[in-house]
Amino acid sequence: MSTATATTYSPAQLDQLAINTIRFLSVDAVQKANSGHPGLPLGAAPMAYVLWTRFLRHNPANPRWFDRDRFILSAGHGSMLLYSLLHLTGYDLPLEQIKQFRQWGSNTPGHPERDLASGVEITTGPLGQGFGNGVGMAMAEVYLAARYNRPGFEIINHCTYGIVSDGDLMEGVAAEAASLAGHLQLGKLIYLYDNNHISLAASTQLTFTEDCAQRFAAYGWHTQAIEDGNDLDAVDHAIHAAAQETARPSLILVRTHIGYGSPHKQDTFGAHGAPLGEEEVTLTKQQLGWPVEPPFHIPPEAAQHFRQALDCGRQAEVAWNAQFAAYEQQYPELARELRQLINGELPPGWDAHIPQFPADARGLATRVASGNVLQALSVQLPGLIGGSADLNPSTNTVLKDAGDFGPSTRAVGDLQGAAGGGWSYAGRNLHFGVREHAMGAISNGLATHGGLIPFSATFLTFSDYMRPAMRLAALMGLQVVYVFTHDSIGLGEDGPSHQPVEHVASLRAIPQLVVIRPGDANETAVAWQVAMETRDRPVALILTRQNVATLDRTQFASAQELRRGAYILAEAPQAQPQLILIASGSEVDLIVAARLKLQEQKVPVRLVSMPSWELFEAQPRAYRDAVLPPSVRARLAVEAGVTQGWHRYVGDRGDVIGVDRFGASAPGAVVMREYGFTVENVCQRALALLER
Ligand SMILES: Cc1ncc(C[n+]2csc(CCOP(=O)(O)OP(=O)(O)O)c2C)c(N)n1
Repeated sequence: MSTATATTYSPAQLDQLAINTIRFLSVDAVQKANSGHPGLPLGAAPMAYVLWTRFLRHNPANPRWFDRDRFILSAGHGSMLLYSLLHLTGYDLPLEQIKQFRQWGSNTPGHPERDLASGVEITTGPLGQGFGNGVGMAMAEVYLAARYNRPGFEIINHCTYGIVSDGDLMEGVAAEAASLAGHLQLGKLIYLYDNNHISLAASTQLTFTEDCAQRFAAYGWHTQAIEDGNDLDAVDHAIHAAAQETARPSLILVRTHIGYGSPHKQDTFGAHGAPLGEEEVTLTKQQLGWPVEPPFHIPPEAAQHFRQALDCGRQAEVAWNAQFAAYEQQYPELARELRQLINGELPPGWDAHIPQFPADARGLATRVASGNVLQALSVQLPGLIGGSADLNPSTNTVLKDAGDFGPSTRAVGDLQGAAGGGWSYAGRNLHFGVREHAMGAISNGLATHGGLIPFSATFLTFSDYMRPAMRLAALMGLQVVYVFTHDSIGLGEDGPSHQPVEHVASLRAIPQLVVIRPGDANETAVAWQVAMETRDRPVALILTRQNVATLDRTQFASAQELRRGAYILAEAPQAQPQLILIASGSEVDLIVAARLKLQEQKVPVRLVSMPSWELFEAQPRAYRDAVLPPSVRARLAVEAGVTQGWHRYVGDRGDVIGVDRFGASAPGAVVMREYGFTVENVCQRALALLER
């Protein structure tokens, strides 16, 4: 921090000083990194300043304080704006880190990456995601408030703010999320739109000319437009008005100028994604009356002004703690439950009612088993909340009688499809509508908010529509559960557009995502247990539409072995296998049947159920070698999806029965047969391996 002598400033001058501090801290960091986006911080600094110093309720000394307002910089490319705000208001993000912007090992990566220690709520960068995440955060807030607040005790009471950009509003995910947010009447969601008419490569005149105010009004949002983004009073009034509006989310369209103050780059896309250049930095500083030297200059008056956030924040949290203590006195049970959610703990006995499924040759679809398990879990876990993208009857993801999430004003007219249990914000059935991408982004918002375990469901083939959000969930290490049903060509008549082929492989390609394709009902139950216990990664459950046999676990290994990713389901005589058959999901049935045939021919076969590569890879090598001994090279994997990747497990002497082409429309059993998923084919391919 600079040690310049203190000057007396009028409040208006102090505002300008503080805003320029944000601007030039950002510009200098970008310049030093020789990489980054100076344009957004220059233009958006005033509105960010007003929001952060006059409205945002937060405690920089404890970024995890649960009832803080949430702030999202959806336009993550403007990350230096956020880092400047965090540093200046007293978060644990020292100036050294600002100087290390975009460098190896710093806490100031190119785009914000969720790091609650330093105050970054959520990872943003892929445009539109942050917009969707905020909707999820606002839903989390209103759910927890509805469930836990009591008269006189507004224990959960915070807003979700965001800064969104042209790019955010152009992305489809924002449209989906905005539509749902308007429908849900999320009044505590307030976005400031950095309406600067410039995107990365062009003026928005080339690409984006719709009337956003009208568009958002049509979604059911409250909208306001500000002509001059440097008009602090206007911004102040607009945020006030947005906060007063409790039944509609708010979009404040703020006309700003990208690269504000830069004589040659303002209002050009040249200010968007490259440093201004030394010379232009100097000119910009001169233009805005800022000392050219030293870089990273923070006037003490500005620093002091920003740091008031520490006092305010501490007081706010102390007051909240006192209120929570009184609440705890009056509502000990609720307080205990809420504390558990806040701490991310599973209550004792959470898994006590998970069903065990009796052996049954006719079996049931794993999606049906999943529905039963989910129902049992939901009774014990008030933080478990979610739904499907208009596929509840197919994905079996209704939480019966757990209530439908939404404003009670929506509980009128035709309510077909309601889960029952009342229509309110305390409902745990989220109706996402046909909005998979927003469902993914919203789930990330629900998870990052804290207190909740979100799940979201659709057909596996539509995971493609959610993938960008799933990737970010994995990157952030969020606990989100994906329920993907109709998991292969075995779904049948809907045909190749609906039959996933490459999807499981493509999900396995996402680092940190746990993919589990359980082989029967009991494996499905354990898969859900794993999903609940896995606090730091998303889990995708891959489930069948069609029935699969429920294995007799007195004859086969325990389904609990699923936890290890792959396990010996049935051993060869004397534990001396010559052949290993490996399968996941519905194909486990097939290898079980093939083994019986092969045994008739005296072939010693080991069966391996392999529901999850990721869980298996986490096992020690000794275990992995015990399941798939290197000495047994005749290995056949069977999975109704692309064969890509399976050679890792079958080796160069092994074989894979998979689906390396698109599916076909016919009854599921017929498609499976035509594609070679028959006992005969499995036996034939297996025997061929032995003959090699
Ligand atoms: C999904 C996605 N596509 C593309 C990009 C690359 N990109 C970064 S910023 C940007 C556009 C920026 O325009 P705008 O949102 O108006 O921000 P501004 O230039 O005003 O800062 C693009 C295309 C991205 N970050 N995310």
